[in-house]
Amino acid sequence: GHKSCALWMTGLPASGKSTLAFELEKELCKMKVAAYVLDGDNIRHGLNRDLGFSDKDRAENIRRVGEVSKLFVDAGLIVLAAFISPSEEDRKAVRRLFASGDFIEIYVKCSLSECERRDPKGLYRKAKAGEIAMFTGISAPYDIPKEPDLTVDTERLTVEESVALIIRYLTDRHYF
Ligand code: GGZ
Repeated sequence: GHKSCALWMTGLPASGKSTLAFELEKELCKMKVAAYVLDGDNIRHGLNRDLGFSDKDRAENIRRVGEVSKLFVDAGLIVLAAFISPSEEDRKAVRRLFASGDFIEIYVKCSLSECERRDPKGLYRKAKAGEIAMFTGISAPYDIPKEPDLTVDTERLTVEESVALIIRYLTDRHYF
C-alpha cells in the first residue's frame, strides 16, 4: 500500500513541471502506486475552460485544482499537480485544504534564461514580441517559494535524477 498525497509542482513556464509529473506517474505506476497527473492541458481545456490568466482567474484555477486534488487524495491516489501557481498566497491556501503531510510543495527550479532558451512552445518568444499578455516571467509575476518541501533544480539534474530525488523524498518519509 501507499499513503496518498498531492505532489504540487510549482515553477516558471518550461521549468519542467509537466515533464517531471508524467515521468513520476510512469515510475509510480511501475511501483503499482495509483497516481494521476493534473496539468494545464487536462484542466484548462475542461473544468477550467472559463478561466484565463488574470491574477483573479489564476487564483480561481489554483483553488479549483486544489479542491480536485483533495478529492483525488481522499480517493487514495497520489496526485501530481503541475501548475505554474505563481502566487505564494494561492499555494498556501491550497496547502490549508490538506492534513499535514498530505500536501508536498515541490519547487521546480529553473532560471528564467534557461526557460526562455528551452521555450518548447515558443510562448516566451511570443510574450516578448507582445503577442501574449500577462505571461509569467515576462509580464506577470512568479513568487519564488519561500518554504517548499522540496526543490528540484532541473537545470542541474536530469529528468531521471529529478524523479529519483522525489521518489527518495517519499520513501524516506514512508509514503510507501
Ligand atoms: C503563463 C500561459 C499563459 C500566460 C498560456 N502565462 O507551457 P504551457 O503553456 O503548456 O503551460 C502554460 C500554461 C499555464 O497554465 P497554468 O494553469 O499552470 O497557470 S497558472 O498556474 O498560473 O494558473 C502555458 C500556457 O498555460 N499559458 N498563456 N499568460 N502561461
